[in-house]
Amino acid sequence: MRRLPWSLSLSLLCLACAPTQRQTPDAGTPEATPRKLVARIVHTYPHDPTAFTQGLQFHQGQLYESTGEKGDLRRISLEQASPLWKEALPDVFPEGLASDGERLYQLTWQDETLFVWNGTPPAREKQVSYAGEGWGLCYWQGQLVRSDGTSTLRFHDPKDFRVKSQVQVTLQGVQQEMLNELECAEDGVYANVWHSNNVLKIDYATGRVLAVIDASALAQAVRGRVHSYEAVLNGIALEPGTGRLFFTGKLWPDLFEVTLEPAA
Ligand code: DDQ
Ligand code: CA
Repeated sequence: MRRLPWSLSLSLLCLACAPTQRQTPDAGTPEATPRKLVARIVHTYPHDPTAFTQGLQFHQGQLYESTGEKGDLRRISLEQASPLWKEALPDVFPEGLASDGERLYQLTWQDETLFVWNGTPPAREKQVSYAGEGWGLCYWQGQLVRSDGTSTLRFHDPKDFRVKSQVQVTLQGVQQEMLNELECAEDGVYANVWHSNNVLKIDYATGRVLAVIDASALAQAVRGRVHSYEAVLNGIALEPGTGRLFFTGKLWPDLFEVTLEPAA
């Protein structure tokens, strides 16, 4: 039997172990210009101004939040700022939060630990370790999508959190860094850009930015009522069924229902 050249056999090996890179950013046809949208406030709801929001997620008809610093997992409501239920995670810095309809998955910033919650109220079922930072998380078509502060989105298997593929996020060929909280929609993933008032909508397959959403009206609405440099826009949740879209920020006293409209 003829032996394969070393380089070929190595790359065949790697097909089995390394995540697939699903995009060559500078290849193919020129990118379409992303849409410019504006987030307009429809309703304003109370939000705990001590919550360092890292993830916002509907789960089994309820709204959950992951808070960072000395963080927790909490169930919140649109009626009151204080959580209806919470459980602290004392030794880690919690980050993004996702639901597959059955379980909640909660990232940590630099603790390289994913917490998996199950039941009502959620109880910690297991922990899975992973390499690198955890920023945002959402669930789409059987995969957990993770941001880590770079321009890369990784697609994990929920069973063991193994990385199956990854994509670079680009806006007209330029990599978009600092992707933070995520929300998976049918036609793209929303991503907060850390320390900016922009939310990007990103194509799952190519990583291309489909729309740039200006959410500065929300930061304007909380101006004078937030007192930390880290009190930035973060937290996106789409309500299954109704399609209502909610945005908030870290240490913000408000949680907003918004609509997205074409920029003037
Ligand atoms: N990250 O969410 C962007 C991943 C990390 C944010 C860390 C912000 C600094 C922590 C210190 C808190 C001071 C209020
Ligand atoms: Ca979210």
